[in-house]
Amino acid sequence: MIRILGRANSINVQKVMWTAAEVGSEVERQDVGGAFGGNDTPEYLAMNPNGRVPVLVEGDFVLWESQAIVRYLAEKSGKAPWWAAKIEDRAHANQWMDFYINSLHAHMTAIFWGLIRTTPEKRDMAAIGKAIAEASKAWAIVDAHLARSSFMTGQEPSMGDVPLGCAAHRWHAMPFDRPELKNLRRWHEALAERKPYRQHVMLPLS
Ligand SMILES: N[C@@H](CCC(=O)N[C@@H](CS)C(=O)NCC(=O)O)C(=O)O
Repeated sequence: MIRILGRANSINVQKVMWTAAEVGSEVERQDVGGAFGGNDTPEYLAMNPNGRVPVLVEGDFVLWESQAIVRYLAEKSGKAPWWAAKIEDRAHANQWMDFYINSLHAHMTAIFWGLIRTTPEKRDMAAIGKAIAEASKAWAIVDAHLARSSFMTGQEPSMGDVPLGCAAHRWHAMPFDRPELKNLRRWHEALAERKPYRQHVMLPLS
């Protein structure tokens, strides 16, 4: 049995839980981090010196970094389309996973912390506005790609949809004026038809 250590409202835990459900990996999740704590103990730090969630534990195999875990679960299952049969398709999935980390994650985190985890009187609206403008540029690139493709790497979802898909829920659920990106919205609605996405990603924001 695979154990995933991490709280359900963490976007990085959501990537892993959604992938596990899609590829049919049996996993048991344990609340760690945030209000639950437990990620600063010597035992936890021995597994993940970064003190972050999620961590995957499978016997004596330990893995941290959510996107490494997503790739591990997809490859271990060998299930297409999540782990694509063609190396070129997997390369494109990796490309979009990296794009999320390098071009969106910091801006999405600034918006999320600003609007969801900061009280209104303490919000830095200028910083939030700047992050929304930067994130909008990156989402416009995703939108343009989705004008030509149903999902990030083709006609079916793959691991390339996972990080962006988790962030897309937050993008559409947070209270601010978004630019209209119709392909992005259509793709998000298609993801929302999937039970694993609804179950693990479309959670109330907290
Ligand atoms: N690059 C890491 C980042 C992990 C990370 O920052 N996790 C956050 C939650 S989203 C965390 O552990 N925060 C501290 C906590 O939950 O106590 C990954 O992708 O796994």
